[in-house]
Amino acid sequence: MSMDWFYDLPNLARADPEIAGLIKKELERQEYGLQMIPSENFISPALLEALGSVLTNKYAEGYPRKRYYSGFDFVDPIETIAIERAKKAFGVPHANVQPYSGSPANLAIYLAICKPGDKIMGLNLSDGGHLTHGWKTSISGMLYQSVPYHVDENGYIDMDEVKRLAHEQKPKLIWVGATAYVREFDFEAFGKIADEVGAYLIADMSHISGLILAGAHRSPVDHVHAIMTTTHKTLRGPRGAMILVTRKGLEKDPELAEKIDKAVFPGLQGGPHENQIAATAVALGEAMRPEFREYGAQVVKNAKAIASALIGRGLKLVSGGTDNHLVLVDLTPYGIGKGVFASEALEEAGVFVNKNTIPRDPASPFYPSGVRMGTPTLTTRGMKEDEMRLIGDWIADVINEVKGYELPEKEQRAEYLKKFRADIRNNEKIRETGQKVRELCSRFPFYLGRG
Ligand code: DSN
Repeated sequence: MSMDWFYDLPNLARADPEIAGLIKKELERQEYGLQMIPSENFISPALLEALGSVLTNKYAEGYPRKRYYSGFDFVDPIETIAIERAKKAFGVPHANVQPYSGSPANLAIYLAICKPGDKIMGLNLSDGGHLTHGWKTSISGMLYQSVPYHVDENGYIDMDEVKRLAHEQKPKLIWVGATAYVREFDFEAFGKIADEVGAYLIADMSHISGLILAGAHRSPVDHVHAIMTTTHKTLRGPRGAMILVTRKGLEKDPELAEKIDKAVFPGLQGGPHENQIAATAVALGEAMRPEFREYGAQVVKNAKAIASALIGRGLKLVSGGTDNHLVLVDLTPYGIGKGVFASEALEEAGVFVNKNTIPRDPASPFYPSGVRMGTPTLTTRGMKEDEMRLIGDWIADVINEVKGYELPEKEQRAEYLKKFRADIRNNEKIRETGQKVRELCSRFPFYLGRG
């Protein structure tokens, strides 16, 4: 199947060449670079068609068969299919597929379960937790009393601390989930602790929901009351989110599903994005196929291969490795706050990662001491362990070029970073690595050049 229309954008190029030109450039950046931000993925052409469809024109406040507008002969069945596929895929009795994305979905969960001022527990941000799990600059940390838990010195969630804090603080809600955590979650242990203190246990499995569907990570379904997942990470769907209520959740509160639905609409959102919901349905269909199990297993194998390659080159990883789709490089052996140098130098070579805090980071979240990288997109392109070993080596080469840069005091930072950026543009090793990256990407085409 020719994919040329992706590139040519014939109608858009005529109507608005400026935007069309920038989209083409972005497509080339994605295609000819290594996209290793672990919360990203490449969606299939089928999903792109659903997402770019006329469904975006439809206003659809309410839920299937309970709408506030007319014209639902086709949109209601689409949303119903998405709901039924979500229920079947994850084995839950209730699914809401309308959340615009992860942060509003988490807010809807708070709205359904908590009152302002209630205590909540989540993994601390620099230990790998998410902003919406109670961080002070997020509304979750402003409206609720946040009691963060942490990882131990080996990078595993400190379950003794979770238990102690839960018993001391008696939170209303406990989050289990993360954005930068490389180990499997012990959902069973969390479930026991939540039950002991009468808390709601909510899994935020945004990063790992694709791995769970693929059988590459254990499922939280039997141990938590509800689950939030974004749809665009390892699940390989459109940008969006879902909230799932489990049987355990309905046993704790038979009205939980209704409360969640009311919190999403009308509590928090207006009209759902039906084009996004159709693409979610297609993504769930793809994720229930046998090939997706192979995909999930390969994502993890690839992350382990990258981890071994980096360790082999002397880099330090948080927790010393990975059990899932991502690795977190701890750059403190070279000094503090070096994530910015590594991520910008890698970008110059066409390798896209993100600077990230590490547990007990001595630097600020703006200039953290780590970089986070993952394998979902590379695996979608068909890359395997051999390619990961090469990529791990190239990443180590680039980090080696910039590990000596030192972050100066605030006043001198802008000038220093300007000079640093000029240096990496002129660095021969980084330029060579960039050529190798482009050549590798050309051998694993996804949207372009499949003809
Ligand atoms: N910021 C996302 C991530 O990159 O993991 C989560 O919201």
